[in-house]
Amino acid sequence: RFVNTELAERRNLILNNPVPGNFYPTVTTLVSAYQMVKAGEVARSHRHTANALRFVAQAEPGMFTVVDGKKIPMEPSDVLLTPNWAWHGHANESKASGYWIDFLDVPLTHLLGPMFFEHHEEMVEHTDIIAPDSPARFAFSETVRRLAEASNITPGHREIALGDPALTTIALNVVRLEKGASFSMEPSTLSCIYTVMQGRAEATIDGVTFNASRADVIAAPSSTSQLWRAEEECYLLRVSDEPLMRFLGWLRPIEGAR
Ligand code: 1HN
Repeated sequence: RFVNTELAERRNLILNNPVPGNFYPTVTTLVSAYQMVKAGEVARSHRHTANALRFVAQAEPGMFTVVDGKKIPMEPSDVLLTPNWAWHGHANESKASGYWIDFLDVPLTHLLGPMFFEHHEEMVEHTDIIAPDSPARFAFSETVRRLAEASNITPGHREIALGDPALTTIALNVVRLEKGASFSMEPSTLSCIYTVMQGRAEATIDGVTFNASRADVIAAPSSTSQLWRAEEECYLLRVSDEPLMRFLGWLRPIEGAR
């Protein structure tokens, strides 16, 4: 409450992974952050080369993200994209604070160098166009519907991709687990970050178990083993650098990891 959006570009809590020597990333190529925009506030429009997406944790009607001049409603559990160089700002026209989780490939962009950034000349792009059906929005109701129609991969485990891929460097997968069901990912070169979209689950990353509920963030860096077990029916969002690793020909299992 002390730092408003006039003082800071974004009210962000960056999820810096506390491994020795790490200043910023959550996993090697990706960063995640919690963001809050208060009732009546705007987070000014800008664009950057880093690709971004958001998972909406809490929002009341009137919470919008403005992408390339269109107001996109932010409803709880929606996933919204802002690709490389797309204008984006956030406008909270509701009566409650809006909260979401940002995921960006900023660590990759920093490493490679082409980090460009511009402010929009308007504070937040003015528009009356409301675009709930924007290709930049994956409404949660639609994700739930698609999963209901998908078939099981293993008993109680279904999975779909949002986008093909969602962003040039980032793949989004939604996993639905029935109560008691589990799913695992073998150690590989992928960098992954998970959040719980709905329900409760237990995540075991390299043998360490965490309880995770809605809007918690679990980092699963490359070479870790990942096992999820649902304590109740749950939906998990996996954000990964799979398209990047595939393009480079570097997606491979890592044998002998824990
Ligand atoms: C950014 O532009 C946003 O636009 C959120 O909401 C988080 C973290 C690092 C760099 C840029 C946003 C960000 C960010």
